[in-house]
Amino acid sequence: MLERSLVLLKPDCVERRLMGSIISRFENKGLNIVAMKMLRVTPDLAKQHYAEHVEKPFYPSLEEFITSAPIVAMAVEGLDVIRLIRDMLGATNGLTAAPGTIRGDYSSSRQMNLVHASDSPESAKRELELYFTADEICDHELRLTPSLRAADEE
Ligand code: 3AN
Repeated sequence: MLERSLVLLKPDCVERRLMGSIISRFENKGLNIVAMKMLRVTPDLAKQHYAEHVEKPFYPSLEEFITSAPIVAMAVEGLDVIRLIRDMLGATNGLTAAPGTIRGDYSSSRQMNLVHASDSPESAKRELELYFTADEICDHELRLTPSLRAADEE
């Protein structure tokens, strides 16, 4: 099914100048970036984004990290893209993420794991609305799409 996922290139990704390398992996896979912007996450936005973690002991450190430098937010579209991007990222902790995944290749940390991506259609909808207004999403179909998959693949 054609889906959209919220992807965040976190502060460590920006600091380490890995934005281009990570975006390339999504582009090389044939995914479609339909919105992208750089922003600074505020403590308020962090609490909304990580609502499920706000009460956990590690939350203060997580908020300090995610607000520490700019991030890049993207809406990424593709078939089964929510699962696909989570697979491309690998396990949360870079130390245990499989080689070949983004975190497995570039991170050795649980917190500084470079990229966030939505983990379900429900969280994708909620998170996309947190970071983008409807008119910031640029609907488009690339002319290359027929070269990437057959017309009857869904
Ligand atoms: P993912 O980024 O793979 O979706 P989540 O949503 O479970 O992982 O966690 C979001 C962030 O919260 C992680 N990137 C990590 O920084 C932090 N985190 C999650 N679980 C823990 C934990 N047990 N101890 C410390 N930090 C954690």
